[in-house]
Amino acid sequence: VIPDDPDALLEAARGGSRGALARALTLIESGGEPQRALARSAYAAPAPYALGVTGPPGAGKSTLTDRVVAALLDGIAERVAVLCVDPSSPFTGGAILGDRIRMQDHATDPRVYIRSMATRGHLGGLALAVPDAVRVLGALGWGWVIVETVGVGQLEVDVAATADTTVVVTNPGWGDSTQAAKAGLLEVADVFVINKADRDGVAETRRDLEQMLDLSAPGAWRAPVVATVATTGEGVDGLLGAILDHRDHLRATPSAQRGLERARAELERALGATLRSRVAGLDGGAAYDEQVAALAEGRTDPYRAAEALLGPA
Ligand SMILES: Nc1nc2c(ncn2[C@@H]2O[C@H](COP(=O)(O)OP(=O)(O)O)[C@@H](O)[C@H]2O)c(=O)[nH]1
Ligand SMILES: [Mg+2]
Repeated sequence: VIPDDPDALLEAARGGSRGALARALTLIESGGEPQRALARSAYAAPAPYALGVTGPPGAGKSTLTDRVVAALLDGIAERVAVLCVDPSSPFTGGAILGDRIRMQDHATDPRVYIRSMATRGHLGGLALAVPDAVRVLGALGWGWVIVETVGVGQLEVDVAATADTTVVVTNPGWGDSTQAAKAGLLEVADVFVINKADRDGVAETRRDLEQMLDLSAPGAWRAPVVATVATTGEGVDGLLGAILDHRDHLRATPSAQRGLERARAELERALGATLRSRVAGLDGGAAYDEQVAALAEGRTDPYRAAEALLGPA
């Protein structure tokens, strides 16, 4: 039997119950008081090492993640969890045969936990659920958590902000994508991967990436560019090396600025969620619905509506 009480749930998950772990993450996705209770416990424990993997659909993120999981388990991590926020991820079941067979290897491995994340429709959505899920996994002893997301939307930027290291996966021919898409990925990348390096155009893509890196604001860390063939595993050692170098860089340059930025993002998420839940609870939700209707009918403006719900700013 899987308990409902957050503490009992975490206890059961800590004891190795996959059912309890799955239920805890479902509660995190669902929002509300159970989510907050779980998150409160989770944030009391140390954070895991969070590795973001992002890039366009089909770039090979899942195939590569699978390789990185195996490489991490080979002497670096005792356990690795993977959260897939990519709706097209093979991990969610839409797999081509090869991916499914490989994932089955991991599926029976007690050192690996793979889970796709959904919003369950609550306000705040994945931008809230993913960072909390990462912390829940960390509190349960998953020392490494990989988060796979697609593209360059706000979610990716939010997830990248909570990741310790963000890997951006591109392919040969990346130079053809729009400047805006490239700039968005450039902004979040700690490591660049040119995956599908078995195809033509690797040198051009590398040149293009290096040029963009030359032009971007100089920082203490310049994202290395690594070429991989995820399907064969070629270059994965180099990718792991780049990830660990970035981890070492973070450790060697503890930054108050980085700590403050992360803390501010965490507080903003919690503030948003707390305000939303407070407002949703007023009058059993009727007050909120009334303000939405008033706004739609032009009887109020958004600022007056917010103050009607929360009091003056
Ligand atoms: N030729 C080639 N195909 C690859 C490589 N990596 C992945 N693929 C294939 O590209 C497709 C998409 O891979 P997937 O990992 O699902 O991409 P994702 O959408 O980014 O997660 C699959 O058919 C993979 O087998 C690679 O390095 N070379
Ligand atoms: Mg995928």
